[in-house]
Amino acid sequence: MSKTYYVTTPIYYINDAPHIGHSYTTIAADVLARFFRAAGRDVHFLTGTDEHGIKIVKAAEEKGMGPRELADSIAPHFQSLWADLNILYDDFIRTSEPRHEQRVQAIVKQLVERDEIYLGSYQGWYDEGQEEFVTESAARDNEFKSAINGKPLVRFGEPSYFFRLTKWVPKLLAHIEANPGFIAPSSRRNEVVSKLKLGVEDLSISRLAEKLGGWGVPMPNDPAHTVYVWVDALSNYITATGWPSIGDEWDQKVGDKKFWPADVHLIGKDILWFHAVYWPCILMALGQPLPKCIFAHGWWTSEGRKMSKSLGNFISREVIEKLCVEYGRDAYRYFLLREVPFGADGDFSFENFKNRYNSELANGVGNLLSRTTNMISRYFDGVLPAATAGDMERPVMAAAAELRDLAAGAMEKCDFHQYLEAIFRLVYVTNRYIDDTEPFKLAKDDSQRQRLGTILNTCAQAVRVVLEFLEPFMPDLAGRGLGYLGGPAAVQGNLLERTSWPALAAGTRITKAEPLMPRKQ
Ligand code: ME8
Repeated sequence: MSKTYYVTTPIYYINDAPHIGHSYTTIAADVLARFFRAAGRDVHFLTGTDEHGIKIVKAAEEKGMGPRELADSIAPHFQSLWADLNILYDDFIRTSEPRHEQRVQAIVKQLVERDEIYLGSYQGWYDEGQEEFVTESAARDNEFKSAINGKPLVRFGEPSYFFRLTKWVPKLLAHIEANPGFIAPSSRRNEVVSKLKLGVEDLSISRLAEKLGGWGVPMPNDPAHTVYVWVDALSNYITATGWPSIGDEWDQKVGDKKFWPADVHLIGKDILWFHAVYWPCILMALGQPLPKCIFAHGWWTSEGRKMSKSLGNFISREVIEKLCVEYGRDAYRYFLLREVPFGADGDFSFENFKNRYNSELANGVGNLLSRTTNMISRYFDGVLPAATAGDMERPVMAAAAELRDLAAGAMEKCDFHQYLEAIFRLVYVTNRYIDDTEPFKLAKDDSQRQRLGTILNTCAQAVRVVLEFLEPFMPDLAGRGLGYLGGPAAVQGNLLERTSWPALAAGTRITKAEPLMPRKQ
């Protein structure tokens, strides 16, 4: 049986429509899922929506709707944007689904039985936008406003159930120490460790049900209380795998525990604490294995400033759709993961978008494919000539080998940058090889026929490797491009087998490519 690979995105709040931030994490997850599928792993890719909590109750009230009505109206926007961006998830979980709610209750019941939960009273500050408890000192440091959206914090005091978080912190610290890849990038790991060492308190994990109008998951031991939205939400990563088993159809659907623990939880940096501290401690208290990696990516600004609807620089769903119409959805997918190293903050600018499109896609990959297929159809009637490789071909073959050697390791580390750099090194080296060897001149001399064949064969092999490795990022264009180079089925096997040199057999049918990515003015 092949090795599994389980990747998740955060589940998104349904108080508002999706934007660039949501698309960023989801595209990254899709790229990982497509890569590992192509590499032959048994992949499970989970995304979904976070539908409970005070934030949703209030958003629904403001819109004059009930929370379920709001959830039912917004969740399809996420699903349709994912379809538009060619996201191939395996499961979309909504936290208001019975399969999830019932398993959250089963999880909390186990925690109660294991004496991990006790009744106390919460007095303090709450950030409703983030659904986050804020300590007195952090609240004071930020003038009692949310550090994320600047809105006033809310004071509340009520009886609440607490999870014995403090008990698990030493074990968590030991786990982080023993597993350097557990929290990535490493700068983020250091932040979490420093904050943990300052000390934490037990975690309030319930709110009074009456304050939420009954929306949410009732505490199984005391239905006057509702499970805190973050405990509910974090649990989705394991409830979606069919754990705990509760005797419904989902127990079998994804194969009990086959995919748990997750290989990577992809998240934004603002929600790292929940994922790197609360979630692993809850899992330890349940006796479950921990996810292998929690990767926190950076945030996007737009045209140099924080994104805001009032500033007019918000990259909304409508803006994303416009970019996809003008440049193609593959270009949007590519740009987000190419522009900044995953983990760092990035700035979105229309000018950079166009420049990258023109220089790397139109003039780089697109041009290489047209030159290669054009010459093969002109000089060899569209039949791939044989090659007798020599010293001149070595840099091209070396760049292809380097890409193939580092690809899986780069994807394991979510290092899209390193992976794409290696692709563009191969594109660059091959375009330069054409300039240096000047096949269009050799074509005029019949005695150079064999040499010309070698050069064009080498170019075709290189561009085939480029397209195979670009497929997870640019599935439409790679598919069309491979179509000109004998079609996807011209080479058999998994991704690594398909890219071992030389992939294409002499005699393969090559067709002159239409411009895949025309230059934009
Ligand atoms: O936090 N750039 O949901 P959410 C990059 N429901 N990423 C951004 C961004 C930006 N400008 N703005 C937001 C939640 N994000 C919870 C998650 S998971 C168990 C529960 C990212 O809809 C942000 O970092 O508020 C987060 O990862 C994601 O959008 C979802 O945010």
